[in-house]
Amino acid sequence: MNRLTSLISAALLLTTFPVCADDLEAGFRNPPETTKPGDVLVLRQAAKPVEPPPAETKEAREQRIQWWREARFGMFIHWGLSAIPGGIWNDKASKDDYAEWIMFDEKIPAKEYEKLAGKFNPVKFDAQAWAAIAKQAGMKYLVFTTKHHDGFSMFDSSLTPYNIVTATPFKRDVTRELAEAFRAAGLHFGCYYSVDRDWYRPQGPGNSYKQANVWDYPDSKREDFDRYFDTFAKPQVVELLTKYRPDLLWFDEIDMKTDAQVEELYQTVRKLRPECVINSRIQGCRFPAKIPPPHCDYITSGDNEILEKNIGFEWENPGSMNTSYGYNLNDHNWVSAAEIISRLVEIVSKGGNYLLNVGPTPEGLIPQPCIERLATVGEWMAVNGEAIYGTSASVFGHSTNSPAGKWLSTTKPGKIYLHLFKWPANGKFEVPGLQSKVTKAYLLADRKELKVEQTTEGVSISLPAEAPDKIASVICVEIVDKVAKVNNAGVISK
Ligand code: H79
Repeated sequence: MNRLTSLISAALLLTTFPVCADDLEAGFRNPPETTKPGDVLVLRQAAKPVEPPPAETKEAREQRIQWWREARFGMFIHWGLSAIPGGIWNDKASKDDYAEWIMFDEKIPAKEYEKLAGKFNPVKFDAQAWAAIAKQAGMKYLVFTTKHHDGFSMFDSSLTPYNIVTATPFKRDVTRELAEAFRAAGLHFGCYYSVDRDWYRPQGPGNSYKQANVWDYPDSKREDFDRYFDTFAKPQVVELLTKYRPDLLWFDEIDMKTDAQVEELYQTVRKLRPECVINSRIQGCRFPAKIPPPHCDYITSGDNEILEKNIGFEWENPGSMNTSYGYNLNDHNWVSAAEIISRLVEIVSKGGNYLLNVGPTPEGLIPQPCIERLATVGEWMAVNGEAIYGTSASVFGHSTNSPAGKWLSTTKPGKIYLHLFKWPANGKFEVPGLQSKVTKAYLLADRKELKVEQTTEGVSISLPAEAPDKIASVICVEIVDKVAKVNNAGVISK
């Protein structure tokens, strides 16, 4: 028994807390010299039941989520071992577009899949370069996959050697590098963590469950999930909270956790890092029956799902730039920069945030099609960001169309922003039903005052012949009221 094993055994005796979720990790566990003895303390701490923190006031919540609400646009990064196959296994393209699902789709045995760790060497990885791309695009926060469903830890975890520092030739803690680089660039840092799926470790109610690893673990029981939750997933969340101090924890889920487990996880986050924002998939992938939901700060809509309308509560859409989230060699289904801008404006006009994904290559590069699109989005944001950051949902209901063509709106106290995706041929834009007195109107592109005619029917704004932006030109209308008075809110529909 080496020194570390004795320390672990001592911790076990003290806490009756197993160290690793599964014997399969033994290969990686021995010899775990890179694990420092102090790390065992993390396990012991995690084993103690968490005392619930005092209930939070409404004001405290508002303050906590303020940065997130103002941010409106974030970068999602899906990166892990699945980037190496990039959607291709045994020279065959996987039938699924989600390249990060290859282990599940191709029923790859854990012993086979784990060999990818030995090949993960992204020598071109540069956290500062990624942060610069996000910042230049106008993004204000990052959510990084610290553990996706394949079970590999992209951070320096003392709970398993199956992590980027211990199991790969790269040996660098990319989560730490990203946290530091994005924060240095002025962005917030968030961690994606998949509690409810882990194909590397036995989990879930066995083969009755469709999205569990039943090829390796056909007899896995509900108790296995409970054990994995207690001994691995929750302690790993504790590690993330204490080591990287994320501003946001982004859970992804399929209803594996019991209500008690959700509560425990929630209280753990609140206790260890009260300011951390939590998304709704801590509890369920479906739209919550009750708003506000009890265990989160905002609603995550379905992957690439834009909600029908403003729900009067914070929400966010996780969107992909092609179909896959993880790097996929065969997925060339890129959406255009114009479509990204359109989605961003539509989401923000309905009171939401857009968390737009990139899936970097196994060498550590953000794919060129993403870089190009984000650069275009960044140019648009540099001119029109004022109509995105810190804005609220449209005062015109969920209008997107009028005789003049597609337009959307966002608002701030005393200001209405009109995003015109089609430039009116008659040189006039009619703002329907606006009753608040307009003091001036101008395009964000040049800020030159535009002629405004106001009647009881609404407001007519005279525009120059040419649209300043070929994707969407934004007019700012300044009004005397803090909150615009509109007599047809919600009337104009899609
Ligand atoms: O991380 C990304 C996805 O991998 C993850 N959420 C985003 C942010 C995700 N986990 N579960 N799901 C999405 C939904 C599951 C979809 C499925 Fe399928 C439909 C699983 C099986 C059928 C798509 C098609 C994935 C595999 C085949």
